[in-house]
Amino acid sequence: MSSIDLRSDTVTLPTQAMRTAISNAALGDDGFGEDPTVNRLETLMAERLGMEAGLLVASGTMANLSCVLTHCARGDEVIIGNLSHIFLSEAGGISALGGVFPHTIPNLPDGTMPIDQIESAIRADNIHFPRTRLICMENTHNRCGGALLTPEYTAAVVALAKRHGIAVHLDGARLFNAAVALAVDIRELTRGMDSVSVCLSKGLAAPLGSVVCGDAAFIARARRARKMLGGAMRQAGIIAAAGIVALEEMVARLAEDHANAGRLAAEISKIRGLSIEPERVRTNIVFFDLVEPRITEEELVARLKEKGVLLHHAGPCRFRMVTHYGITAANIETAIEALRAVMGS
Ligand code: TLP
Repeated sequence: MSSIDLRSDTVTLPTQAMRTAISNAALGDDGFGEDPTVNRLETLMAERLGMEAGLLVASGTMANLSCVLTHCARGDEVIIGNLSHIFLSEAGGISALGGVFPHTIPNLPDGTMPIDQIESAIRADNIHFPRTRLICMENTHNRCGGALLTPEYTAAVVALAKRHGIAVHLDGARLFNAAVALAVDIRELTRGMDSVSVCLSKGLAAPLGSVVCGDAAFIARARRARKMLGGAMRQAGIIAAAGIVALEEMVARLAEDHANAGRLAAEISKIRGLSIEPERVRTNIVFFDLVEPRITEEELVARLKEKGVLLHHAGPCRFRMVTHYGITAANIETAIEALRAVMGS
């Protein structure tokens, strides 16, 4: 029996169209800017996002790190959510490799950071203080359950940053999920950003790769950061080819993943011993808590696995299920049945 793998949307396998595109891709040395498929993907992503230029990198982590290193010098400060992926789950790279100082602001359950708290975190010009260079946002917000930042909220943060001469980076690993769920043009969500990173390898199902977008001068500098991180690739068209298919064919269907996640959340809310706010589930990420410890956390994971359902143990009594291209509506019903059985509900 093949398992119903809800640990992450990173487990998606490339589609047949991607495999065909990979084998047929026109290639060249991207070190010389001569891989036509890479160039096409970078242009296509920049156009979609309403930005000037793009840069293919190996991963979402490398995308975020390349951007922070491009915006900030050693000792500069970045204002960032305390539940953001960059702060929690990227091995402290911005500090370890960039000497960048994170100033965390609490993320609210809706993924935002309170604007007044961002403003008070901005440092005055004083030799005792690091210089505030950058504000980072995340849309959708992973740890906040795939929460959606609205165009109104991001515009308010951008306006604040501009008033203070600070750059804004958007970790848009799942930005297409946000655009689909909000039913807005994705450019509404990138407007005013100095840099945006988007993953091809999550809900869009490409095997790997992320694209950083910004203005042409920023991307030229980010190219140097990518090189320094060892991420300048050669015939990277084999990655870009799948990325182009991801952009052209895999965006609209994200709505299915959101519907599946909504169904999952609604049913989890009826299971005794599990706690969830189903109305918060707007995209493809479903977090829930084990509140009545009739079984241990480890037993929950192990018994679901016996029933062929995999989930992510995200923290004390906290679990995550992520819907994606490899998960059908029927799989969701099976996962719900398995959860009910394991919880004896
Ligand atoms: N998120 C992954 C990993 O934490 C394993 C997941 O399963 O959700 N930004 C955001 C918002 C992300 O969720 C992730 C990955 C990244 C950046 C980093 O992307 P990768 O894994 O490609 O380096």
